[in-house]
Amino acid sequence: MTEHAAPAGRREVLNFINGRYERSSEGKTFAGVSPATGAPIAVIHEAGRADVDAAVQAARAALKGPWGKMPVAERMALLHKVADGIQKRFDEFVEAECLDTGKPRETCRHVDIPRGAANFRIFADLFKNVPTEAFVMDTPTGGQALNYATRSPRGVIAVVCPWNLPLMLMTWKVGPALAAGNTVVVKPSEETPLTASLLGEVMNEAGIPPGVYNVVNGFGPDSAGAFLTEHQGVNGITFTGETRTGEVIMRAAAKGLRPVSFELGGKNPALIFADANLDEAIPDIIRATFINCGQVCLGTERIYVERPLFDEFVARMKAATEKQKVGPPDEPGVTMGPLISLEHREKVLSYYKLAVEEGATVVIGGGVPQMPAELANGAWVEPTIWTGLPHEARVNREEIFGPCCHIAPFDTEEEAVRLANDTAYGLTAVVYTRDLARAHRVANQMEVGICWVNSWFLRDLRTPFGGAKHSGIGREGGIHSLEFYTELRNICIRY
Ligand code: NAD
Ligand code: 6OD
Repeated sequence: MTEHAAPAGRREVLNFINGRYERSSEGKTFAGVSPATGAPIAVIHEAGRADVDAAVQAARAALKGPWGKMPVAERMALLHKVADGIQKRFDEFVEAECLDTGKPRETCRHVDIPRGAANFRIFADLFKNVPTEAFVMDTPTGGQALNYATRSPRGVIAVVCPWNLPLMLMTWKVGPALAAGNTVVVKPSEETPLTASLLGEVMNEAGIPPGVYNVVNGFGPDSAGAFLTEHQGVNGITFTGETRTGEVIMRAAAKGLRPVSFELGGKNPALIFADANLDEAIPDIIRATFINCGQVCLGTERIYVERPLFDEFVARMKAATEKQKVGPPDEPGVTMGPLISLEHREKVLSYYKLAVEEGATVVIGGGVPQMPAELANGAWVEPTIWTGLPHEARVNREEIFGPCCHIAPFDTEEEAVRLANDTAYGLTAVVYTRDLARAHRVANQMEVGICWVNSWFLRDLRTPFGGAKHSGIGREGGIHSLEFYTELRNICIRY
């Protein structure tokens, strides 16, 4: 597409480089589309190699400039101002996120945007007070020496983001990166660039020096994503997205031996033991399956229920699913928005078809809901539950990333653990039981980065977060984020 100004009613989304909004230097733009209506909502400027290079150079210069020289307390105070700025412009962020993703306004108000602000505050506060390790050693020639470790920022960090929780997952990386003294070049998802762009204004208003926070828009291959991750001025790449994309980015990172931090896909299990409190478990599992239209990497697509409870559990899940209301962000009572795009809906619907071909019983859903004419071009899909599939079915093994789950019975604790772990992924697991010993025993055997017991998505941002197996590399969260965002140096001084 050639360059043009945004038609009336559509936003024009520019790249944000060195504290200024910049048009695509190649004059390339692409359309942003509402997932709820299919209507064009934005004209987005695609960053070419030269734009990405300008962003990386700006980030490098800022490292050496005021940001690199700034006292730590001042840097952390500025990050609090960024969080304040998000709070001050809360409604604008909500508006932008709803427009880009189509998700219910209440979800944006209670999850996405508050976490966007919290992601700056928590790391600004935590990193101010991190102790360092020190060892006194005997030297071979007599006498002693003191070892102590210091940390330096890693440098310019490329932050490559997905579309499901755009501001929240982007700031989850930008917050710790900046708190540790790095500078960043962000590549938001091509589907959801609005809040990353708006954050540029907040950065300027807060007084963050130019070049510290940069945003380049575009796609992955042969576009801004690839140009950024291949750029040798980038010192580390933090990526959230699909496992397959992670493999491609890891190949790019190999050139120049740049470290990566990856949060990838999942096929997360929930284990419901016969002693579970279903009044608590059902609402949690409904949320874990359907919130954000099932587009949450931590969500549950495989549910295993101890046989005596199986029929009741399925019946209660079905009844609770009947109460889900699918609709646009502002409609009262809506619990589920659309999928992110018609393309993603094709993928989800192909699994709905496959489930039937693989022999599933469709407990509820399985298709596309009837929507009013003005929403007919949106990416709507029904919340769906299946039973009766063999464990080996593709629907039980591949990440669908839609509002759906399969429920299967189990007979013993050993079987439950085996079924839960028999997957290539290892992001989260959920265990429901009132037996404390079993809770510890089972949780400790889960091959995952995060196991919730009698809860789901309870997040303390000080804790380690990430995935095992194909679900990620490394841990972020709390002081664990320092592992990736800083370089450790040991200093050894002979007395
Ligand atoms: P995606 O991998 O398609 O895209 C993510 C980002 O990578 C986008 O910005 C995209 O433009 C970019 N990209 C794509 N190809 C690239 C390339 N070759 N080089 C550089 N950049 C490239 O993922 P998505 O569809 O946006 O998000 C959904 C996926 O993300 C799901 O698999 C989900 O499980 C996963 N996810 C994981 C977590 C987690 O914390 N583990 C969180 C959210 C989403
Ligand atoms: O809560 C978080 O910090 C986090 N990274 C959540 C990821 C959700 C994935 O969709």
